[in-house]
Amino acid sequence: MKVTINRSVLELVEGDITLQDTEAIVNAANPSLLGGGGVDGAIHRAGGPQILEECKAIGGCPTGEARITGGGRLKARYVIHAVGPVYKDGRQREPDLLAGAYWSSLELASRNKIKTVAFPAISTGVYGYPMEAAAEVALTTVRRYLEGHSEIQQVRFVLFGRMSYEVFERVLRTMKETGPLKKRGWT
Ligand code: AR6
Repeated sequence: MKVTINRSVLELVEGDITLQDTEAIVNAANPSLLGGGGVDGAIHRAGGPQILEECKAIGGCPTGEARITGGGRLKARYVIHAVGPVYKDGRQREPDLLAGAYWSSLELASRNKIKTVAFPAISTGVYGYPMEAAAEVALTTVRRYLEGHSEIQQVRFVLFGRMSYEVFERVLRTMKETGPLKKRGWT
């Protein structure tokens, strides 16, 4: 599924983030930036040791923020390491922190003149964020950013498995077809 927001394209695909040919891919990292399982493990395996070396030099990242490294052997030239929250009960600022992880990633992309970015569904694996609630935060945050920043030409969500894709698609369709968003010039 694809929508146009302002002059940018927001796209949902089912697939593997490590294979994307966008200028940057986003990693679902942890505050140490020293690697882990899930998307993080897959990106470091596919990209090689250079990425970890750069992460070590950065020295960590607070939850709700992001840091940038090169892409090592990946097709993507950059990896943006975003740290989402561990989900507890939804009352520990999880939505704010998750929005912060997306927003900071996009700010880093703008600052580095990156025009195309691929995101995984941050926090929805090991960190336990419910998929639908996470999709609402992710899509709302990216929509808000793109409304004010047409220098980012394309944002692609790369969802792992049919279930995640379908949840994101349902949330995006609802955002597009209902409420005030209808008036914002989405096509
Ligand atoms: N491409 C796209 N999405 C993927 C891929 C892939 N190759 N592999 C998994 N997913 P997770 P988190 C999906 O656990 O919840 C690490 O250990 C997965 O199905 O990677 O933010 C870090 O070091 C899920 O929907 O990230 C942290 O300690 C989503 O990506 C911790 O996990 C995110 O799952 C971060 O946990």
